[in-house]
Amino acid sequence: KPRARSSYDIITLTTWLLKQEQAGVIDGEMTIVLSSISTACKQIGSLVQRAPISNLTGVQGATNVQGEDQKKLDVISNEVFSNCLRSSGRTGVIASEEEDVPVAVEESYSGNYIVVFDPLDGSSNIDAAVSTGSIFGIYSPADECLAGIGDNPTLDEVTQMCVVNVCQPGTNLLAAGYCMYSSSIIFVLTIGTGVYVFTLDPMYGEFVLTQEKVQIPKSGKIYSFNEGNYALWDDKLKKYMDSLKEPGTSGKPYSARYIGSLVGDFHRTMLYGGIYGYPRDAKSKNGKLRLLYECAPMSFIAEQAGGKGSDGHQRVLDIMPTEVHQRVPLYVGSVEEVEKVEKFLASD
Ligand code: P6P
Repeated sequence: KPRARSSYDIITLTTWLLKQEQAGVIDGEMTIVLSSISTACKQIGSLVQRAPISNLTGVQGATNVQGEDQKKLDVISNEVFSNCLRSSGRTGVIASEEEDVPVAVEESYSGNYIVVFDPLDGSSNIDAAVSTGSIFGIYSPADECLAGIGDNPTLDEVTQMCVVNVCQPGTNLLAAGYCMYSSSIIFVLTIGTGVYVFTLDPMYGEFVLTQEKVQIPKSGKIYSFNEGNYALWDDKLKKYMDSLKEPGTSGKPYSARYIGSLVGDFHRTMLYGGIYGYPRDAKSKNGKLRLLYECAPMSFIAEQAGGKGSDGHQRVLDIMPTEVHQRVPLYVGSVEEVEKVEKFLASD
């Protein structure tokens, strides 16, 4: 709910984090990590908003581990995010959509958090100035992260084991959030006590608290899927999709909204209700979105806002990762809407 306040009773992200630290909800190390992430997002927001002016649209000319053409801003955003996290001195390992393997951070002074992120999700939209976003998850530093590692492991094996053993979304995901670069620059965060929304005030470059304890409506007649994949979906999903187009008792079918940026489609779903989905299909057996730094953070946020995040059959946060860039199908949003698609997928 929008926060009623006098015009000068402003709570910035910085003061909000300090309050959570004073209340013992997070420790000082986490405060520093989240603050460094917000700094990265401000820098990326500025780069994105001026992309056409500073010749930062278009492709870098390389592909990432996902086999996707990297945009110039994919690479730059990854550097901005990594540098901010390194200089925070509180992260032990970082894993990025844009990096082949997780990277152990030598400069870590303490805290040793594992931070996973997609530095610029939806970057194919940059050249058309459509919303994009950065998504992040912070997993607890855990000693058992090397459980099962062989003799004389390579650094890559160590960091891969670290991420896979520690990043158990349902238990070790301590904080998750995203920054959406749109008509406003919106920083959304949960540390496990509900979902908080901060809007960047460009007048003085601070994220200002504008919504607290967001609640996703229990249902919503907006669905957000790429129906261009319809022919590739299995029959049960087709039946679900067809059912949304029937007027039903309300006399009105669902509305389709899809901008091709997970952050933008999710943020609208969280505030207005409805469902965002990226199903598996005949070509992509596990769907397209990555568990650790897209599906798990978004599912954690959805649950904290009273919604649901599922792979169609189980809670995303219950999925045990096996590798850093693994993909899972994602259905996320209003409880009733996610449960509706789960019923169709479970039907015989
Ligand atoms: P498609 C962007 O590449 C992304 O990862 C998400 O942000 C977005 O929701 C989805 O993929 C769009 O994929 O196949 O519909 O273009």
